[in-house]
Amino acid sequence: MAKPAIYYTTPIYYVNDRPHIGHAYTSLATDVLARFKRLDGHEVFFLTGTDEHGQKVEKAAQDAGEDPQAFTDRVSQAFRDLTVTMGFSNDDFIRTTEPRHKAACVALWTVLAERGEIYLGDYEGWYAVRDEAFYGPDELVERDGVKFAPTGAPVEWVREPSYFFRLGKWLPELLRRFDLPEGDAERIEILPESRRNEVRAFIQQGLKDFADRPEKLDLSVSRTSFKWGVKVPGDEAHVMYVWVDALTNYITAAGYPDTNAPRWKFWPADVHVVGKDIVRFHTIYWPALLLAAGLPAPRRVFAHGWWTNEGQKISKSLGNVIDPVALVEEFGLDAVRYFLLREVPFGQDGDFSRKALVNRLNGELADALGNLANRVLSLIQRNCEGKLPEAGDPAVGGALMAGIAALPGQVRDRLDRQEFHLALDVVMASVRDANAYITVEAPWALKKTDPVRMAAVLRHLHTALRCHATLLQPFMPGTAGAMLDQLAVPGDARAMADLDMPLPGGIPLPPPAPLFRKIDLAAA
Ligand code: ME8
Repeated sequence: MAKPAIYYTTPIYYVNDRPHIGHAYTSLATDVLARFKRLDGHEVFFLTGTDEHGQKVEKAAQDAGEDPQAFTDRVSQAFRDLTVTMGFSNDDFIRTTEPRHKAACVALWTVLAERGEIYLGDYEGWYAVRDEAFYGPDELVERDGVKFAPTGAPVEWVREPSYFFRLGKWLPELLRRFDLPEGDAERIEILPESRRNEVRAFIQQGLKDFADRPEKLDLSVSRTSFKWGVKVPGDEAHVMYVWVDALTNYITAAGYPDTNAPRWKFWPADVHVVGKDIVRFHTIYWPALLLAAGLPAPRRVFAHGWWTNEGQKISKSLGNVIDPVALVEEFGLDAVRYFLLREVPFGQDGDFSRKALVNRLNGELADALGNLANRVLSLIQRNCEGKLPEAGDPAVGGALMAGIAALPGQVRDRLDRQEFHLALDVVMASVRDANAYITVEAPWALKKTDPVRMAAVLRHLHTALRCHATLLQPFMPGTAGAMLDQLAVPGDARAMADLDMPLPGGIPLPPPAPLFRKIDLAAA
């Protein structure tokens, strides 16, 4: 039976800034999920792209002295280039300025209007241009008589005609869906659990505060104060609120409004991977808009944590923005990919430090995995005429091979929960087991005393390494691929299912070469 089709997304990034490590991180995590599911036999659609409308972008273009379209073309390209530099396997790259996207926004709006989910009213309130968000009076911070948003952004009092979406009416339904049990098709899952609790509490508070004025919970979804956006159908003085425009990208790419499009089978998204800053947009506005339009809501939103740089908040003004391209040039792509997902539990905040990076790479990749591979492959070269030994006595493999048999399932379970660090943890624990095994068995000493056992030990270690390399492919496609080359695993035998099919004994192995270089911390 065919495995279910899977849809993963990253946020679409604003083009008012150059890509940095935070953007690379979200997309990297999503890339690993996509690559893993493809290896596991699923058809996957992996989407990323850029968010190009709104007042912030209009202003950034103005500041750069450029026409907004020329400006967005240029900055969007930097994000597209990043997908290549980072080795992302995205199946599409969406830009919100594309005609297909504008058509999807107009179609969604039209459905919502027809269903009576959108109405015209007046909006007034404290608005922060920088955040593209309104804030309640009790959220503001006052300094020297000037009001600021909790994010530190300046706010101004704005009153304008606006269309509203009947968000309030959908909130109880969202709560119901958050609480459905695992496996229920209507469930909307928010991970990690702490974020789910936060979102629930936020909705509950809103429902309580506005129990007698539920319209206060409705969402202003159009603006007349700027032009750079998708025009509201039938009332062109308004452009759509940038978040309605932005969120719609996820269905645009799946073919909306053509629900007969080949890609529509991927909807609803299996996981929207986002940073914790935008969790409310994805868990409240977005599912409510979809339900109101009669469309299925996403199955899961995972909100990861925030990177700091050597203990400091990453910001342009501090001048400590980490450029992923420079990092890749210095340490190599796979090293950076490994470190980012290994170092910090996905969902928690993390600190980027060069020392931590070098320690991880040296300790786990160069010393543990690299040395193991090199020792095993060199011994096979020297002691087995460079040919893969026949499968030997299973008893000789013992606990190591029992662990290897369980490993793919353990990695799958962890990745199904977006626990990247734990997935790598189990692989590395198995690498350590293999290192302990080779020390105990000392196959170099068996050559004279028990060559049959030596061959069996090396064959078991080869099988273990094949499993490790196969499972590491999503994280380190280049290096894991090179390792599989050295193990003589054919290109068409590198999927999860292939792990059940042993390679024939006697095939020649190419001469081994080092897979990882050790980095000198002082020089780094
Ligand atoms: O919010 N650590 O775009 P954006 C970790 N266009 N992740 C970080 C990070 C950091 N220090 N900084 C940024 C937008 N990110 C909207 C999204 S989606 C329909 C519209 C990542 O360019 C993280 O994923 O501000 C965060 O959610 C995203 O970049 C914000 O990107």
